[in-house]
Parts: sequence; structure tokens; C-alpha cells
Amino acid sequence: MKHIRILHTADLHIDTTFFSVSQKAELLKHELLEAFGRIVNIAKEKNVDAILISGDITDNGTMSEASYKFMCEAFNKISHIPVFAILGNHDFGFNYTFPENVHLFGTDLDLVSLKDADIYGASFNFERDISPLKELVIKDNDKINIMLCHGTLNGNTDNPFLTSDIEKSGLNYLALGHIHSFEGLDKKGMTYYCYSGVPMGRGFDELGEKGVIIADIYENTVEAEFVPLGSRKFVELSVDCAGLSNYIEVADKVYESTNEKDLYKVVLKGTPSGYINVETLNSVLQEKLFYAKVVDKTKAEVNIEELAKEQSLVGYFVKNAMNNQKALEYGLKALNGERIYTDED
Ligand SMILES: [Mn+2]
Repeated sequence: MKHIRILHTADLHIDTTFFSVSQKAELLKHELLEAFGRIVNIAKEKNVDAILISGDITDNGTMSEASYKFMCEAFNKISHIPVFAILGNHDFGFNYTFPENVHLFGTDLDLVSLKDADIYGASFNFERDISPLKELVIKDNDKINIMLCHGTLNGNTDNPFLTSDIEKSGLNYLALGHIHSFEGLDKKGMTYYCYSGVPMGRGFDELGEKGVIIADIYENTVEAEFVPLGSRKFVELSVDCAGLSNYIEVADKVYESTNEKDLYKVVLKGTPSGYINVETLNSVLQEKLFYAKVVDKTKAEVNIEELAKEQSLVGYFVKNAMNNQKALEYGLKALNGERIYTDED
């Protein structure tokens, strides 16, 4: 029976700047490399026949000398395992050579034959925005056929392709890159496919657990497993502040569902029973957690009518802003000396 076991990863984005969490950027950059190191270890432990890297090896086409050396050393550690890689839209200008066991496909669709499987691939096409999947013609239907592809499923740009292209491809497995989250293994026609996602979240738009796919590919079926890499997670945590009267109580509630490893966007909701100093809460959380940022979406319970009667700047402001809820909310905070947190923070 024909069979091949592969490790599928993509979107490594080596040397990401992590600008959105700048105070931890250098550490996270290093941890991203370590996540790549773990990928190689998993390949060894799981005894895979090949590693597939479906594009966006780098974040902007270049990497530091140290990162390049780290990658080469990792590839050398598994010199008995063939690695197949393509470039993605982030690899523009990529000009590195890897050790001999790494086959980097050019932009023209090509294939490499292994014992039971043919591996097809083409790097991201910057010249004409078309997916190589649309040009695929299977050479040998008696083999297991696999392809690496970087692009957008059912999109308009970035080497797009359709589910119908997958359906008529005749492939056994399509290893996709470009979308940064794994959403499960899908199947169209005889072809199993998925995006593996990034090896580590890089911001609050890449939430949750990240990992690689280990797939056993047979002529008629695929058995795939998502293997988490144990990298730090970006987590969005919603905290209902109803009944809480100060930042200490909110912090205690936050600690109930956080750990010291992950990165948190803490979204405050509900109507607190007292005044929550968001700025103080932010710095308190920052001290205890690895990383936290607070976004205030609470609704203040203030007696507007009473405030409007006050002979003060606040009273005067409220009287004039009574009909504008947002202006009232932000204005009262500003008068209170608070920073205004919005979704864009
Ligand atoms: Mn990417």
C-alpha cells in the first residue's frame, strides 16, 4: 500500500517585528525561531518522510544572520528528511540557500518524485497573480500526489484559487499557506486540504493555539493530526465588570482565567458598581502577566441629571453633552484624568 507521512507547516514569518507588542518584541522574535526548532524536532519524533513549508518563510524577504544560521542548523539536524518549501508573498527578494535536504521550488510549477509520492510546488507568483494550482496537470496517477501552494482560497488577490480548482486537481493532499489559522482538514473531490496556520501567534489578530499538521497520506484517504507547538498564545479575554467596584477587584477576576505565559487583550464589559481606573489596572496587570493591555468597553452608571445640576466644569459639560452618549462617556473620563482606550489601541 502506498503511503507517505508528512509534516505540513507554513507562514513561519521569521524575523517578524512584533511591533504591536513592542516591549516584548526581541524575546518573541527569538521564540518564533525556537518554535521553528520545535517543528524540526517534531518531524524527527514523528518519523515523517517529508516536511512541507508552504510559503512565507520570512516576514519581509530577509532575515538576520543569526536567524539564517539557526534555520540552517535546524535543517542540518534532520539531513535524512527531505524538506520541500515554496516562497510566499512575504518572501519578495528572498535570496538564501538552505542545506542540501531542502528543495526550494521556483516560480514555475515543478515536481520532485519520492518512492510513493510526487511532490508538486511553485513559489508565489509576483509577476502574474495566478495560482499554480490552476496549471497543475498530474503526471502519474498511480502515485500519491501532493502539492504546496501559497495563496487565497476563494479570494480575489494573492494567487487566488477556487474550491473547484481543488476539486478537479486530482491531488491527494494540498498543503496550503497564506491564511494564518488552521480551521480543520477539508476535502473536495478526492483532495484533502488545509491551511496549517502560523507556528506562533504574532498579534491579537492571530489568537489561540498554533501548531503543525502531521498527515498520513494514503491513496484513498488522509489521516491528519494538529500538533500544538506550545508557543505563547495571544488571547482575548472578556471580563464582565458588573458588581466590581475598583481595579483591584477587576484584576483579581482577570487572574482567575489567565496564566503568566500568554499575552492578553483584556476587554472590560458590563457596568461596574464603582469607578475602575483603567490606566492603573493596565499597569498592575502588566506587572503580573507576561503581557496585557486593557480595552475599556464598560458602560458607566452615572446619574446624568444630578451631575448636570452641579456648579462645576463637569456639571457644565454634562448639561451640554447630555444628548451624545459617546461624548458624555469619553468626556467624563477625560475630565477624570483618564486615558481613553478605544478598539484601535
Ligand atoms: Mn503569511
